[in-house]
Amino acid sequence: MTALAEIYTIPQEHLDFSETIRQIARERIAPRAAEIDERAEYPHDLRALLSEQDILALPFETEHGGTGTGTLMLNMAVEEIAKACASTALILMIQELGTLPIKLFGTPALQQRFLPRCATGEWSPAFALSEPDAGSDPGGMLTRAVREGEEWVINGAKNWITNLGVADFYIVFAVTNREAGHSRGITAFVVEADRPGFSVGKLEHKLGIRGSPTGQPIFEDVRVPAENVIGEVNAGFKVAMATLDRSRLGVAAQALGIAQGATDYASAYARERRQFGQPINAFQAIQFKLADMETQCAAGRELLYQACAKVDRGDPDLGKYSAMAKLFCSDVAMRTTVEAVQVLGGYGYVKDYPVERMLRDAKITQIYEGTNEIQRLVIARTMS
Ligand code: COS
Repeated sequence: MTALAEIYTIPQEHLDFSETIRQIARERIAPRAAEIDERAEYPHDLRALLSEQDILALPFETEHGGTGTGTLMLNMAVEEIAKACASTALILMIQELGTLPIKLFGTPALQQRFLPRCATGEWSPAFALSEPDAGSDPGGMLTRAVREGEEWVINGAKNWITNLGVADFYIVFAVTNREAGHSRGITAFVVEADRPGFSVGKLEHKLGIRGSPTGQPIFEDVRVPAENVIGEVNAGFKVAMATLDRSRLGVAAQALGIAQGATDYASAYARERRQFGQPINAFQAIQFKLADMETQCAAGRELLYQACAKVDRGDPDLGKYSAMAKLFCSDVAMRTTVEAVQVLGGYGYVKDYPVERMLRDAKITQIYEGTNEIQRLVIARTMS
């Protein structure tokens, strides 16, 4: 059993920084959220804001120009931003997802080349694992890389890639030894967006998270030097899995932010909205909904913080806990946003109010960085 002292503690500086981010989110991000969604616009201005405020430095160690404040602080920040705008929270999440492979497995030279310029927010990455026919089963990917002298030549197409067209570099997983068998002969590479042969393919029109471009990067005879290999040749599947074990907490935090944002909005609305001569929060039908929403958010937060502490300590069961946090918080996000729309009634269903956007944004958290069915698989495997 875990001793009580080992669960987690939140340093005062984390709480203070989180409060600062909450204010920034409320004053500068929330007012932009509806138009970002409406226009499906990548918010360059808000990325600049996150960078100025040192928020994009949160995923990085001090030696790489980061804050060195760890996973818990990072995900407290993701939650605060997602309360206001889930698309903007994804800017911070991807800053972690697309750099974790280099942080965990890259050579010091690779780390120095890429991490400091991501910590300032100058560069933004993308994580290119999924393909049109390899989503839940990335071990079945078709993208391939062949060694020619001191270079690798990459061919293939990826799918569902966040930051398509915005990213300065892509972490690309490719088969380098087909004979090794499913998920074994895969290698991770850094591919800069200005390499000849790289192109931006189809961009998706999405239900939610519309302020973040998603789509298909294409690699046609793209040449990268051997120094761009991340970790060992043919050990790329483990690079992907170890990354997702940590980055899934970003999805959990984003989902929790959406859930708490919807709960707070519905609660404030229910105080003001009057029917039958009284505010609707005087009715038990509404009180019970709000109480359940608040309780689910609180439960999700405990699991998320516990999982973040496990990542920061390097506990052996961190992957199980990040899968549980992602699974639980994303389901909470769906349930609470559906209920928030119900509390607002007809007003919840129209774009003059933010809860319908929150409902649309919530859905992807049950799907990306591993569907919730995959999370259950990851959790169940640890139990046998
Ligand atoms: N950390 C490190 N290594 C891991 C690992 C982890 N969390 N999980 C698996 N591995 C290793 C295994 O130990 C095995 O190593 P060996 O080759 O030395 O035996 C290798 O990776 C293959 O593992 P396994 O056989 O379990 O792979 P599967 O193809 O069965 O895949 C799941 C397992 C389903 C967990 C994996 O495919 C997965 O996570 N799918 C979802 C992918 C995803 O999240 N996609 C979203 C797109 S990214 S935004």
